[in-house]
Amino acid sequence: MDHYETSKVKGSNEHFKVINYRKAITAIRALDYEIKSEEMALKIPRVGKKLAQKIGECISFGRIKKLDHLNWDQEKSKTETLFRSVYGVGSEMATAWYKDGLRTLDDVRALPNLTKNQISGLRFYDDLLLRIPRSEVEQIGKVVEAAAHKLHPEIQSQVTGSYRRGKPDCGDIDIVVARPNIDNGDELFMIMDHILKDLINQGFLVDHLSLPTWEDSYATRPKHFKYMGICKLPGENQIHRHIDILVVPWMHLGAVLIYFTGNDICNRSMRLLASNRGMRLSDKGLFDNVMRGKIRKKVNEGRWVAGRTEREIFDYLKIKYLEPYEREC
Ligand code: DCP
Ligand code: CA
Repeated sequence: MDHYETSKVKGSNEHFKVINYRKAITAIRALDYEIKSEEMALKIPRVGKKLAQKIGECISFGRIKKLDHLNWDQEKSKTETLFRSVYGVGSEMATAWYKDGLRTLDDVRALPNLTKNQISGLRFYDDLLLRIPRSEVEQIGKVVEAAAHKLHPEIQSQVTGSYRRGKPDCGDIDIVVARPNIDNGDELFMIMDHILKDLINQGFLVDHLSLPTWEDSYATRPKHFKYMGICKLPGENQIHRHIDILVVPWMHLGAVLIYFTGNDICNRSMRLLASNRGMRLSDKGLFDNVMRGKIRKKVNEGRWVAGRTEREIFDYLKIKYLEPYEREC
């Protein structure tokens, strides 16, 4: 997957291979037994014939011959994977740094033109690599919920992402906040602003990767606000964690929950399904009567038909409701 990741171009064969490898890796991670043969590998969902052969090869010879023929540069691939593991660093940047002769994170740290996010990513690098146990995600969720309730008891705050899908540990914390019947940007921005100020005062939010800023146009329209930052629970020996907080319009809450609960592959499938039915699914809702031209490019936005609740969207798409823990595609 790393090989295809470094050589992919959006929409290319390699791009889809990365997606297929990811699906297979997720399926393999979920196993509670060791794969001992190609035949066993083939029985795993998402593992096709070719991949099963490669797994078989790994089991028998400890390596994959195809990588030798591809002139796979292991050092390049490993180094770029290391660079991509820094928050704020994408494939292109990683490749460019490797080309420039950078090999270690200290080489990267010495660069004069790092972005603010890359600096934060490097500062908290060791902490951010660590998975977050469910129990800690829960505690962090409660801190945010308490700040929301302090502002108004009616405000809802939910932890989504892999936590909501029931995973035993998570890469980061994704929190969605909404207030019943409130859709306009003005009020939502105020909610975000109050919650953030409270959490900063508490010393819970320690660094910001992305802060929403005020614009006049918020008054009249539903608007989504996203905060990204670094948080830490109070007390000794706590680890810095990456947290995303979203404040969203009540009318879009279902669509937002679907999107941020994921997983990403499940989102892709639902969007494709909507598109096959002449609809469009986004984090704002489900839209009907969407006209599409060549290569599925949409001609109009369509008419918003559902989005308040997740069930409403599943119903409108005429698919069986999937519980969050079933959305592991
Ligand atoms: N998402 C998506 N496509 C992306 C990124 C994210 O559809 N390219 C959606 C689905 C994810 C959700 O947003 O489940 C949250 O994104 P995360 O990257 O936080 O993923 P998870 O919470 O699923 O996993 P992790 O435990 O690694 O945080
Ligand atoms: Ca997450």
